[in-house]
Amino acid sequence: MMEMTFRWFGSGFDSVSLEQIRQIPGVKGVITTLYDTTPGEAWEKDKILALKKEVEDKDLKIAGIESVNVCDAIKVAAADRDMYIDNYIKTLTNLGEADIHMVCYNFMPVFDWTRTELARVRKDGSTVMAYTQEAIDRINPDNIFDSLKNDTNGFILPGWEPERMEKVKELFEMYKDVDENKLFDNLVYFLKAIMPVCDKYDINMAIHPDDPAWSVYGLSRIITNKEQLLKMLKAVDNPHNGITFCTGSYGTNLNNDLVDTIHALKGRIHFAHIRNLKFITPDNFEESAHLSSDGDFDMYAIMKALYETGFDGPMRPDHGRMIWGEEAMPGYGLYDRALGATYLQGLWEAIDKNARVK
Ligand code: DNO
Repeated sequence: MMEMTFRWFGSGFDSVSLEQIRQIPGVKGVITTLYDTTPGEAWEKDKILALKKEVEDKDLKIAGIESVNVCDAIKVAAADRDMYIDNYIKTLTNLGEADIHMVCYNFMPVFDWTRTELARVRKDGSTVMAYTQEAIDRINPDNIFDSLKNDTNGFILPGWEPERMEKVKELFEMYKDVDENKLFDNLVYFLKAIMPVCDKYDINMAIHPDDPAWSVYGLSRIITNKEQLLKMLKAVDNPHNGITFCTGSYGTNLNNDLVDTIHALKGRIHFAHIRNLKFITPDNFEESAHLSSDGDFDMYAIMKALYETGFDGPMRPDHGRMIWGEEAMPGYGLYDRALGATYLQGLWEAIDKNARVK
């Protein structure tokens, strides 16, 4: 049975509270993280246990971690990468001992997900995040953070921490010789090293796709489509090496057939991020409400494919619109994601009941 969850960044980092999440019908688990850790550091067991207690005291559970970020030294295979991999293993050990069994991460160079607008105003007055290739081509990568920072509503965006963005030039320098083959090899090296601890504690690793699913500013992108995913799953053929199926990321490339990709990944999808996109042109899109009718994806077909492939991991509504005057981290307000959570559960119930009748 799929488990509906909600992303929560932690007290002090999120405008949404656990009490509010608890009242969203059907949501029993949160996807959270230690937001104030730095990629590369080993997470302390006490901090993990304190987070777990805080969540459980509100009658929720931790359904998984998003993210334990992989530091640049591992991604570029720097001389000290083994030390950082040891730290990652330590973190996984501490998570496993705290009975946490799903970890989302990404292997994107320099930037995590990239949008060019955080608050595009739609006709109904809601605002959404948006991307246009034309804007990317116009903005100097050194300045992209500055171009967005006034629209964050005062929140730190995941993957766009100011201290990281301050050294964006250095980061580009680090990745300059890391082509796609090298990046892929570095991912495989990392995965092979962590599989034993994942086996020991039954931890499902769920790589998040590159968003958008193509190269931005010439940086290598390796988790972009079905072929790349199958290559990666085969390179480390262990069921704990799996995928975060993020419709809004794979879906940025209209050549990606989401339903077909879900079927091809059967059994290896450990986490699902479900949201919809509305395309103005193939390289100008905005994030829409979750409903099929508000965007370009067939959400029913996506949910059905997950159902038919036996998906039984955590799922979360992904980025929502900002509505009803809410002020929250772009994409991560309470209201539209709560609407998304109930809509997605409605689809699932209908698919499930229909499958049982026959
Ligand atoms: C954006 C998120 C990503 C995701 C990471 C996973 O809103 O989906 O930041 O959490 O890429 O490591």
